[in-house]
Amino acid sequence: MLSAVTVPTVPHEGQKPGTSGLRKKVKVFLQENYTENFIQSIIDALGKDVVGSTLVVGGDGRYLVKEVVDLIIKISAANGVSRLLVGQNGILSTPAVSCIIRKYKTLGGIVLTASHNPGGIDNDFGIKYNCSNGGPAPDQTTNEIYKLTTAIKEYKIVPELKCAIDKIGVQNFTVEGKPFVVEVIDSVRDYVDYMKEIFDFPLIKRLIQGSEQRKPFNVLIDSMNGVTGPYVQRVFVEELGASEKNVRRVVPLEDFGGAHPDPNLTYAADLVNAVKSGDYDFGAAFDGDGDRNMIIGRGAFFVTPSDSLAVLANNLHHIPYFQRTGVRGFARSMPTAAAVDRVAAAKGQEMFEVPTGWKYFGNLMDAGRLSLCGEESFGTGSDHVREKDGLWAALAWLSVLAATGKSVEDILKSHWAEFGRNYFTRYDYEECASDPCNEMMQVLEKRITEPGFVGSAHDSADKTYVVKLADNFSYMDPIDQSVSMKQGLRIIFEDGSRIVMRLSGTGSSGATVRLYIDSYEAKNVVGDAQVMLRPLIDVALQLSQLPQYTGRDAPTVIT
Ligand code: VG1
Ligand code: CO
Repeated sequence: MLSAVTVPTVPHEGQKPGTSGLRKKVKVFLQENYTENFIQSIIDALGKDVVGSTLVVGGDGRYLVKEVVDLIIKISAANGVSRLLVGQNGILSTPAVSCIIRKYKTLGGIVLTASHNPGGIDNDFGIKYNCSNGGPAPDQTTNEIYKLTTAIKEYKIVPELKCAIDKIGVQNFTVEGKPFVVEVIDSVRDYVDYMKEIFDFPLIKRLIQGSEQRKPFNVLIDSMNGVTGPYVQRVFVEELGASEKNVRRVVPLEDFGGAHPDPNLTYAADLVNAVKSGDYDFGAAFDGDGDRNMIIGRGAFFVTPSDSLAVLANNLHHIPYFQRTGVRGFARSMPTAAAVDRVAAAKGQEMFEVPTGWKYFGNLMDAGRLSLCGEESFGTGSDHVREKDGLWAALAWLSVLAATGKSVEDILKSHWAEFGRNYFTRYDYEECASDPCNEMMQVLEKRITEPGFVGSAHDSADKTYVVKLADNFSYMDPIDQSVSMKQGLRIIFEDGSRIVMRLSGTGSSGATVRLYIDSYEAKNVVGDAQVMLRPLIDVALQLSQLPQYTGRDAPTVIT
């Protein structure tokens, strides 16, 4: 029989979860009792439900995942959890955790990831709690976890418990006279089974392999050495008949091979170049934990995430899952361009605008009012799970391509011809000094909320923009009426163009400023976004004085 011990501890500062969990440098997590404190606080926040419960545990394969899985096993055992479902070797993508929580109706799950942030001893780690609906814990829960971290005095652990997580199977223990079970599960099986229910795999297989009517549709799928590697291998190579040449970087690495596992034009430039110079019809990349996606077409034709959402919204009827469930509402995060709003209006669907972060979609989905949603940050997903889902998005696109027989570029061009186009760009200024950025945001907020700002005119190039509305976005959840304040500064102009600015809540050090610009054109739809939006970018830089505050004359990443 194993026994639990109680270890005295003292609080660590700064354990406040951000947009999606607690994310810090690995070395911060390695401080004495830092990780133990946070895990104990998650468990304490669950209250008495924890006794006898089942939790799912897994992560994106980055440095420290295995060690922290081991800690979670030992601390859960000591706190009365009955059973853990652990991905083999600690590997579970973020959407797979969501799928498994829902399928096995567990109390929740713990996801070990810093998503798109680099991994390795000198880089980032993260811990996130997901609730019984499979979604990231809402603000209320994360605030409670944070409060507990500030007052923690002890944690409970079973130090002698030895559990191998490299072999699939059930391991039984007796802890303090009670049974405790760890079930090491296949990392991909449940998720892949689910994808086969959602999509028409034979249809996508015919697309990829070609048929008498059509030559093979050549795809290039890039896992960026993140967690999606084994999922991509199983789905694309084993199920859909793609060859090894159609997939790349499918082995999860603790440091992602030194790369930044963020699927955008900057960090996935490799994929973009390969698709541009090769004979490919379609390219997709996913982030470290598998919830983000980037979609490109032949010649590396780039689909902005805001457009991707709108195109999928307009084409859901090609996907078996939606043929069965019907479509009930769309949503996007506030900074996401409003292309999907036009589809919602055309289809008579309810449309919601929520703050940044997937946790804000969960209630609407649970209430049956939301089928498809997305964020401009390369997040797309549906109510099949409660996380955004990179692989799902790629399969959704392939379903639409197979059903319509069009190219990615043709789909976009006909979409714009029908609905007009929301030009969109995001500028990221990563790892700036925090204090000046905070000051910049305060000064800008004051300026845009002063009397007289609404109605003021701003000139740039040959354009004049007149302010229609300016605020710090706040949101009331229509289901539980909870209010989230200060979710980003937005300036909306008379012609519908927008400037949005916020500080990132996922960085592990310093401040990352995000500047989002969008503008709608009904007719002029095939221009270059950077050229079209330049005048508005200049207005934003001038109003915010961003170059002066950050000392940067160019962003780190342009999307
Ligand atoms: C970023 C994105 C946000 C996304 C979040 C988590 O947050 O902007 O849209 O939901 O990352 O994505 P922030 O606060 O840094 O802007 V992931 O792939 O880290 O789970
Ligand atoms: Co992610």
